[in-house]
Amino acid sequence: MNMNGSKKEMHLSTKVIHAGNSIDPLGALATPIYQTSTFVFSSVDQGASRFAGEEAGYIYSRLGNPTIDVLEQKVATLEKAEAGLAFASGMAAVSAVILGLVKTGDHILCSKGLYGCTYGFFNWLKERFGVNFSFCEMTDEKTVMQALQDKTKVIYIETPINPTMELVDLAMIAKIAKQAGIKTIVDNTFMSPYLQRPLEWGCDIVIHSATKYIGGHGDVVAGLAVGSKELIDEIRLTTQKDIGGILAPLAAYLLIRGIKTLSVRMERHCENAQKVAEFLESHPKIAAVYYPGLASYSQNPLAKRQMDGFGGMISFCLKGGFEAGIRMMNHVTLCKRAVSLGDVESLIQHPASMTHAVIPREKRIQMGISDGLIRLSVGLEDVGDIIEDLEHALLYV
Ligand code: 4LM
Repeated sequence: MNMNGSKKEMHLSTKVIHAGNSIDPLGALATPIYQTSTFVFSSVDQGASRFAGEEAGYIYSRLGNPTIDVLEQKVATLEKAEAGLAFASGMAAVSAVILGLVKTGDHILCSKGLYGCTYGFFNWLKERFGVNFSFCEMTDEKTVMQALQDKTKVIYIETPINPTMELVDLAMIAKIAKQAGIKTIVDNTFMSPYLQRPLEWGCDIVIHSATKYIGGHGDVVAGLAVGSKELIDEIRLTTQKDIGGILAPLAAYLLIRGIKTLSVRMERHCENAQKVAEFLESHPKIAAVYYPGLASYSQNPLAKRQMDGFGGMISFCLKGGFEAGIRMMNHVTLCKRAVSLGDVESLIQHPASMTHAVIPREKRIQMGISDGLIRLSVGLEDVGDIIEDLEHALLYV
């Protein structure tokens, strides 16, 4: 049965608005912010049975909160997952999920590239706790199978990979992981559930830096993880509860509000990014553009298969290399020089010295992050204005 009582599945643009919303006893349309750390028990017996898990109900906001419940349910529904879990940041989600699944001696097989701090976390895990990791260019089944080790516990991927925009075939990875009896974790930050739902392809856990498209307005830092109830409950009761990187109720409210416009925002991000990518590709001072929606993009067929749109992220290099790129970036005015992505404002940044600076240069180059690579998160401004800003900045190169 669906939200309106019919059996027909509702469209995602309806679900972003209605999914997970609970009926407020006082009739509030917007989700109330339960700004409370703790919840009062009617008796000692009630407190004891809640702690024992014999009675449903709230105890303490690190263990559950009604505003956060709405957010978790909403994102789980959008990703077609049984359960969701909200965290204080994307990195809190990444670390809690990984720490909940691996132990010393285990191995994590990663996509060819990863967000800088995810790399930093995996490196720290290796040095301090003996959890190994390696990278693999996941081009075909044979290459991935050969990269698996006896101790591989998890395949961890980004697709598109931040910031190179290379894609990984989700169905292929999920099939290999199932055969090997291991879990697939996908960081879906660049796509949002509106454009890509990895669980539909057989992956096990999806992670988001909700700071990005899910929030969409550059005013919240947050993370999310969704998956089967069994896996998510395990993380909820271990690494989330005991390490404690939970989300605040006010931040959950802002995300619920942001998600309500996810479908219209993502449509416009895709529309704008396609036009900006085509402009950049045709510009004489640009050497290469990486955007899955370009017909010239080598993985365009895979993008069409597993994504419902090509997203708002573009990477590119100038013919004049690093120096030219920096000059161009210093002359934009509408686009803001800032890390992060998925906001209404267009954001431009330099991965080698910013988001991926923590990765040693040699490794960064292997990942495809050259010194001259520039990343643009195309915002929701009028696309003509964005293109004019880029065109003007390119005059200085
Ligand atoms: C950035 N990214 O790229 P929190 N996963 C992916 C990400 O891009 C990020 C995180 C996780 C950027 C931040 C400065 C694919 C972050 C981590 O920042 O902890 O919410 O997410 O510009």
